[in-house]
Amino acid sequence: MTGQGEAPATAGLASAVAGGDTSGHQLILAIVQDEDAGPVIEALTGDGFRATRISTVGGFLRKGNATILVGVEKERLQRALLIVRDNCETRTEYFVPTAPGEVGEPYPLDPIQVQVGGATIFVLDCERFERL
Ligand code: 2BA
Repeated sequence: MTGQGEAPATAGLASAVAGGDTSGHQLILAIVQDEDAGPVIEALTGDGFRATRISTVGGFLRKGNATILVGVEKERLQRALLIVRDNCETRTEYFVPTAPGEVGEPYPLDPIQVQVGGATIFVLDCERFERL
């Protein structure tokens, strides 16, 4: 049996969930270099976007980078991507691979030059978006 006090809470949750259906949204997942993350976030928020920065680490260089999540309406997707692009630079980094040494200690090989960025971007269709 449902108590009198429960009905409004349940109804409220149901309406919030129903109201959260925004199939017109997409999620940008942009992996950027640490140096570019601040300017990207500032430019996005300055243009009315909401964004989240997560500290991440690249699998190859094992160097800190940033993953920026931006939930956007489809009509604003291109604008957000342009902002990310405009605020990310390509940089040259050096990676020093190692080889196993005869007595166990690994020794460094010649550095490898790699071009990092501007940004690695994934755009995902957003099944549901809610702000409760
Ligand atoms: P990292 O994995 O640290 O890679 C840094 C840079 O090293 C890459 O730059 C690329 O130029 C080079 N690199 C990566 N893997 C390599 C490999 N197996 N052999 C030779 N060179 C390699 P970006 O391509 O601009 O990537 C920057 C960062 O974006 C990556 O940092 C990683 O955190 C992320 N990322 C790139 N592609 C990704 C993917 N398909 N899925 C998930 N994350 C990705």
